[in-house]
Amino acid sequence: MRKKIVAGNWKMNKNLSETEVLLSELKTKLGASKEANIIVAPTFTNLYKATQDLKGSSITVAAQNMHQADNGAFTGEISADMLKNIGVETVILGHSERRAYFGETDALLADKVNTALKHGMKVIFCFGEELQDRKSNSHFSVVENQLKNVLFHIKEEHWKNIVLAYEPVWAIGTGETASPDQAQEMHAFIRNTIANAFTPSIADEVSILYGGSVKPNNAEEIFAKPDVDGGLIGGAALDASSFEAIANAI
Ligand code: G2H
Repeated sequence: MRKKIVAGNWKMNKNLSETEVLLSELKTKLGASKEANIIVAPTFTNLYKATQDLKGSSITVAAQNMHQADNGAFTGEISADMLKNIGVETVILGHSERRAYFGETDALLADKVNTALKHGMKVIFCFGEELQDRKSNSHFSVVENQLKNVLFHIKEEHWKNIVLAYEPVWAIGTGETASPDQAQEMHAFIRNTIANAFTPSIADEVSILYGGSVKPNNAEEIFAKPDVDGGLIGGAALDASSFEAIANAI
C-alpha cells in the first residue's frame, strides 16, 4: 500500500514567531493524523525550530532545497549533512520556482537527487509542464523527459526514498487547478512511465502527489482519484485550518 502524503511547502513565508504559531496549531490539529503522512517545509532559518517543536507528533519536516555538493566554498548554500544533522530527513527538489527563478536544470537536479539519496534522505521531486506545453499537446513528453533526465538513472532500491509531485506550472499560485480528470490522466501516465522504465511494483509503490492551487474546496475531488496519493500545498498550507481541511480530505 503506497503512502498518502499531504505536504505543506511554505515557500518564503513565516518568520520565526509566525512559524511557532503555525507549528503549534498544526501540532494540535494534525499531530496525531493517521490517514496521511503530514509534512511541513518551513524556510531554512526555521527548520531546526520546526524539528524541535514537532517532537512527539507524527508531523515531519522537509527542506525546500539543498545544494548538490557535500560541503565546500558555496556561499549561502545548505548541505544534506547540515539538514540531516538537525533532524531533517526530507528535501523538496525541482520546484518550478527553483527552475524558473534560480536556473535549476534537470542536470543539476539529477546531481541534487544523487546527493540526497547518497545521504539517505527522502526526496519530494517536483516536475510539471508549462502552459504552452499543454496548449501544444506536448505535456506528456515534457513530463516524461523531466522524469527521465532526473530519475531514470537511480537504483531500484532508491525508489523507496522518492515521492513524486506533479505540479503543472500553469496551476501554481494562480488559482487555476488541473481538473481532477486532468490530474488523474497525468498521474496514471507518470505511473505507467515508471513501470516501463523500472518495474510495475516500483510504480505501484511510489506516491504521486498533485500540487498547484489545492484548496479546501477542491482537495477532496482531486485526492479521490486513484493515482493521486496526496498533495503538495503552497498558499493553503499557510493557514492551519485550511491545511487541516486539506489533510482531512485525503
Ligand atoms: C505549487 C504549490 C506548492 P500553491 O507551488 O508547491 O503552491 O498551492 O500555492 O499553488
